[in-house]
Amino acid sequence: MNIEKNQIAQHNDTLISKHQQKLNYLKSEWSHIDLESVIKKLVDFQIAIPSWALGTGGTRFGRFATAGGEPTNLEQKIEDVGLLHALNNSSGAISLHIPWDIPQNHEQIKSLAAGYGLKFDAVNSNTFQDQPGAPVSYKFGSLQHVNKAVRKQAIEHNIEVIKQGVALGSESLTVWLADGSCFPGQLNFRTAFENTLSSLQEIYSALPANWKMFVEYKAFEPNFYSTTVGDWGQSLLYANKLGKQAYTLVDLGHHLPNANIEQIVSLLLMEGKLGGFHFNDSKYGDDDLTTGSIKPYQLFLIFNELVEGMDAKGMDHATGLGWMIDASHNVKDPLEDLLQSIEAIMIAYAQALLVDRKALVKAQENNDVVACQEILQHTFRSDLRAIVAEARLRAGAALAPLNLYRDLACRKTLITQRGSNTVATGL
Ligand code: AOS
Ligand code: ZN
Ligand code: ZN
Ligand code: ZN
Repeated sequence: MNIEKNQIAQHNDTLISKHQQKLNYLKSEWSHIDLESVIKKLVDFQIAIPSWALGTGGTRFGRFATAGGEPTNLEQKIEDVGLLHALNNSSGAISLHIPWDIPQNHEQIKSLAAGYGLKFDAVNSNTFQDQPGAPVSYKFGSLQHVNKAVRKQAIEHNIEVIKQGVALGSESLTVWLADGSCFPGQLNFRTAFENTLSSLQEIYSALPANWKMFVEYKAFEPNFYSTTVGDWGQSLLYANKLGKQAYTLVDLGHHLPNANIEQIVSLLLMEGKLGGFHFNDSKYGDDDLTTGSIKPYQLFLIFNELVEGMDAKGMDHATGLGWMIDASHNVKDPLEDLLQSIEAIMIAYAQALLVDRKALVKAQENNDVVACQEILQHTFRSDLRAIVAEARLRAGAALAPLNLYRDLACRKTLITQRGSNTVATGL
């Protein structure tokens, strides 16, 4: 389903006067800030949508395909991301997962995506499931495996994923490994690390010169005793040993409870080793809930470090890091959920852009702890939604994307087009 320009224009017309009121208020409230440059940054900021988040997710207890009309092939996934991008102009990329997505005709897929203004972000490999007909099993790991034949199969798969990505114009590979162990004694940690490193080295040497490799870490699950890329320290070890093109990827849900993710982000960025994000939110572990639904203050604090650190290094916010969502759950229309996640990310980014950096530095130098907190919470507690909406308006997108999605009954149209009993591929 496509959204026409005039549908967006009509929708914006009904909301414009209220919007102008709110925006004017913000302009007077923040008159000491160059809001134009903030809006420009918001227009440029794009967040990649993972192909696996477009269908209703599941748990190991079952899957309720409540939404219907879910995409069943890559073309339809691209169409769905195109729909999101038309609504908010902030989701101009898709992140594929091989082999859940198998591009057949790359040129056709590329031009389909380009038609929606979409790029291909990081490609994701999968060595956490056995594929039908695979000669060897990943039951006891992939790149870490004690058996060389298993490592070889996993390496070759990753190289194949790079090739697929090259054909689509992707420029990064995300490697997330389920490798680890469930019981003490099951693994020799050092051997597992060394096997993983040498496997990653082989994959790394197949990277084109303009590519990045993202090494994603995760504290636990599916392995519950040890994970071979278990935290940012281990990921950073691999990334440093691999070389300039390797970076750490931070998935917000992959930490032990109460981890100070903003500090991790700040130091990785300082080291030039922060590659990008998988945004989501969680209460307990890798819940993969809607970004900003549980801990919006943490999300803001992360963006606060990002803006400060990227500016210190003179990095371009939009292109300096890989911005991706990684979400999967059971109870929402996945497209509505993604609109909510993107809105939360844009708000946190806007809040971080408005932090009074000079005043903060001064307060830090004076150890004025109260002022430090006031400065951060002043922007966090300000309602900046009209600034984010203004960025959308200027880019030809909708003032209120979720409302327009509902007003146009997009899900109903998708069900009419694709049927109600669709099951998207993926987790
Ligand atoms: C798994 O927990 C990770 O978050 C990965 O990013 C994974 O590849 C992704 O969820 C797709 O399965
Ligand atoms: Zn992830
Ligand atoms: Zn996650
Ligand atoms: Zn995860």
